[in-house]
Amino acid sequence: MSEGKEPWGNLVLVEFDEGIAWVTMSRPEKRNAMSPALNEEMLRTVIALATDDRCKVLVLTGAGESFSAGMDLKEYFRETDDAPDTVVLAVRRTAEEWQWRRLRDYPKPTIAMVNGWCFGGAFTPLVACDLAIAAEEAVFGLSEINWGILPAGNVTKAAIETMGYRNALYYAMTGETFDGRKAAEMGLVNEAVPRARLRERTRELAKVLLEKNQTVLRGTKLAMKRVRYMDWEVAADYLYAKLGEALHFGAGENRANAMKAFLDDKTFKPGIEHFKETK
Ligand code: ACO
Ligand code: V55
Repeated sequence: MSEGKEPWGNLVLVEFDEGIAWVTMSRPEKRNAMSPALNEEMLRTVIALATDDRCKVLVLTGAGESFSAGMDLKEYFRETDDAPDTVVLAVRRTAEEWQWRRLRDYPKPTIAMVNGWCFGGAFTPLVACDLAIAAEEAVFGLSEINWGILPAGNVTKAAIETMGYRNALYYAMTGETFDGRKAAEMGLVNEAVPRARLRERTRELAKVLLEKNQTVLRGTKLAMKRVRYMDWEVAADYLYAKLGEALHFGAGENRANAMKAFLDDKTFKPGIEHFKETK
């Protein structure tokens, strides 16, 4: 954000609207295929919005008729074929950094609004978002098999976590497409609505989220993602620890009071057992 300029505006558009940040991948003439340049801009955008108060809920969508046609087959793959290994690794790192590493653990609620084509690499940010609403008319495909590659960039991970075992294998192995209704039926998205109602329904859902206690909402979503991979004993301990943490973060007063006891009232010294309340 040098010279006060926003990091988006070229290949990524951001519109703020009553706490909702509508983030649009915008290369409509290329069906929002994710090029290295788009990935760099998305990464900068996601980083900036994490601490931007105008963004309380992030909605990820695509310009025009497409959510995203996946990785740019020309700019992301072919044009890096002969690049040094270190360059290829850096290009991949930029992609994964926004598509799942930062987005999965995003400090604000996120909704993917799948307005149209959603292929290959687009499954990764789709699944990294907390919630997803699709147009019934949207068309999805794990098309990698058709291009002689396998679904990497954590597309396979995203698919197996959301589509069910048989469905993930079926669609990855055949490369067949499916629509928004089928995506909802499988659990890849929360629901599908007619395209004409997509934005309205997404806004309605964002508004529900906006009315929650944001600290507890953040704790709740991150806990779901962590607990998924824990056993029951570890999960129980973790959840009580996070419950306590949320109270600490949320009720700023708790923290202020704790400091007050030491700094102002001098009624509490951690580690000195005999130091008792004096008033
Ligand atoms: N990479 C690079 N360019 C793309 C991509 C892509 N993934 N998808 C579309 N484009 C480009 C096309 O090459 C074309 O460019 P041009 O106008 O310079 O020739 C432009 O976007 C428009 O594409 P069309 O095919 O003409 O658009 P149409 O609306 O008819 O079809 C569709 C859209 C269905 C999305 C089609 O473009 C398509 O099948 N794209 C590939 C989708 C795919 O399989 N992506 C997964 C890649 S694998 C991965 O992500 C790891
Ligand atoms: C793929 C997707 C990627 C990637 C490399 O599905 C390959 C193919 C989502 O990012 O970085």
